[in-house]
Amino acid sequence: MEIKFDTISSTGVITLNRPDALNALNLEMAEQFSEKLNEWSNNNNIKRVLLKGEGKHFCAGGDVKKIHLSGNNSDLKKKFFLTEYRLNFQIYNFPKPYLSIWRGVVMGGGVGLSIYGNFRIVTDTTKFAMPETAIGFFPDVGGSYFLSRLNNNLGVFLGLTGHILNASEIMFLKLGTHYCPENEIENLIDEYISKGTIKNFKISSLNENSILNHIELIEQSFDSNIHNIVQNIKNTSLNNKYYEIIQKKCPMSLATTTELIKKGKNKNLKECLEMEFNLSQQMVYRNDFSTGIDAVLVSKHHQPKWNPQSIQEINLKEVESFFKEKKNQLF
Ligand code: QUE
Repeated sequence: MEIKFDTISSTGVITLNRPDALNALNLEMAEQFSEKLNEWSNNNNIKRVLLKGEGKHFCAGGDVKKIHLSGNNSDLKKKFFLTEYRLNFQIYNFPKPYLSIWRGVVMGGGVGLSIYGNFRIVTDTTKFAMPETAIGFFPDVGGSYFLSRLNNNLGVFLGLTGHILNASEIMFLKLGTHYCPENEIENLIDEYISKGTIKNFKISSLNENSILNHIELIEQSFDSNIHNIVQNIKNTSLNNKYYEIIQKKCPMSLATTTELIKKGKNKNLKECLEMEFNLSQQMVYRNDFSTGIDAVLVSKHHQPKWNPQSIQEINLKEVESFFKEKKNQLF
């Protein structure tokens, strides 16, 4: 069983159970997840939900390796994202308390399974990121909604760089709702399951080397379009690190991500997911998607050859055209 459902006291417990694949979400898991939430929302014996990952990690994202290997002739490239984004919206509308245990890796699709719930428990091992520009994709599962609502252009920064946030950074940005030390997590789970209460612990302040201490640099730099952003980074002290990081990412992913987050600001979650579904159906059939996943997850050579190869070659009119074509209906 790749996903487990248990009822303990009045709590519905969901366990993502692919620990050898960082609990990456596949179509079958998403379908069962959705079906069970539907059932639990109508079941008066279920008072609340808890979501966790088996093993050391919460969830690395969607099973993009399988989606890539399925090729362009299978319908998985459409069906997976349709099912996943509908599930994200179902979680947003779920009528009972919904809590996720953010142990270890919380990335991409894993964020989408948890960020719309009521409670997210951050612990010492939590690693939060939206890393999709590394694989020729973009920060989806409502990234245009929740990243665009972070202050100081931080969402653009996180979406473009795939920067990994640690526990104190996640709490500082209020992406998590509670911090709990690793050795207290089992107690917190037991208490939530049996009583519905959540212990809170004090989190240490930002580390002095945290990028969040340079928020004004981020605000100034990660503004406007991708061409300006790259110039801005070059002209600041962010240059020594983030310029190099961005140069390794997929140029078309960087350009679509920047525009996506801008557009998401004025949209509600449903509209954001619709925009993303439409964009997903443009991006997953591009060579960059196969190239990126192969480089990171299959061959693992980590030297993807993107097309276009450089950010300078990106035509913003072409980027805009990706948002115009609306042939895919999510809801
Ligand atoms: C960027 C990503 C993902 C990634 C690596 C990146 C991603 C994702 C996975 C992943 C990891 C382990 C698995 C798996 C997928 O890795 O979204 O199936 O077993 O899901 O650099 O966006």
